[in-house]
Amino acid sequence: MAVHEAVRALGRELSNWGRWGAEDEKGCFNHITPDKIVEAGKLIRSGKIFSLSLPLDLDGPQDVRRTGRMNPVHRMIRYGGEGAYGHKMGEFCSADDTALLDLQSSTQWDALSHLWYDDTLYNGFPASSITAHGAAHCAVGAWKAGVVSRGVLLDIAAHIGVSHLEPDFAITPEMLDATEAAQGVKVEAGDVVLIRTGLIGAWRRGEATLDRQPGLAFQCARWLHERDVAAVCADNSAVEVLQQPDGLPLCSFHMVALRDMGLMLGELYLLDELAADCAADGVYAFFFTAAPLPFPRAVGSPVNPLAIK
Ligand code: UVW
Repeated sequence: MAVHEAVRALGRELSNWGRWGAEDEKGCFNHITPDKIVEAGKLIRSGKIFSLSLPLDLDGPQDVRRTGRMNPVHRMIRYGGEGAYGHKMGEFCSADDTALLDLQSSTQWDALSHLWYDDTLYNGFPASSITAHGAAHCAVGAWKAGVVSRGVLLDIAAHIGVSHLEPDFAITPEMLDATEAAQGVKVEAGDVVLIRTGLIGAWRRGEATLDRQPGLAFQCARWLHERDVAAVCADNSAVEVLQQPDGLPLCSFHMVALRDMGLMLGELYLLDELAADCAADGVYAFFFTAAPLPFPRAVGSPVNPLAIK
């Protein structure tokens, strides 16, 4: 299928293919150096911890008819009730559980193998390397040490003065600049940038649907590239606005970010509690960690990201 010329052109301009070697599968996480992690650690001052994950339960954001994904199913397989088995083990009793978990159903990382075009993944790996066994290249566990860096929240909704951005609201690079300036923070190389639209919070309160969503405009890929950010995450389903303006195709930003830049995306983050704290103390940079589950060949992973101040 022909790829939109604007996507192809921006992809060529922002390409990181070969930048960290022909075999690289880490992409923009290469911007996180050991020194960067040491500096990020120094941001822990009060010991306050914010979990940025949705609960993994049936009330999650998936509508299987719309997205093809199921909300997480949690089941007890050993417990203390009538008819349970195995709960009494010698002198003690115990409980076990299991889950049916679509890896893309809740707060998650999109690995670099999650989306591509022209039959080619990030750094030129063939799309045919993704088989029924999983992704041989650019899987979510392709880097072994997890994700640890400085996190920076850009609260676009608060900056604009709304509880949540309207459906189809496209966040422009100029808005990222303006929010940075208003918050008194500067995104630096190796940062993980968290974009707050307010959407997921509004959806949980019954004030918004997920059919049409606000998010980053396509052109924000250049802003993120110029800052050498390590990853970008947001409180919506796709980081980007679902319906890009100017006739751009679905997932235009995904195509350039994942396939050309090697920039991983964190989706369905819960940012409201962190945002309230940042507004209260005026501190929008913090220690951030979001290690994926170690499925060796998965194209994404649920994650419980933590912001620590
Ligand atoms: C797709 O699966 C195409 O997008 P997302 O990463 O938003 O789930």
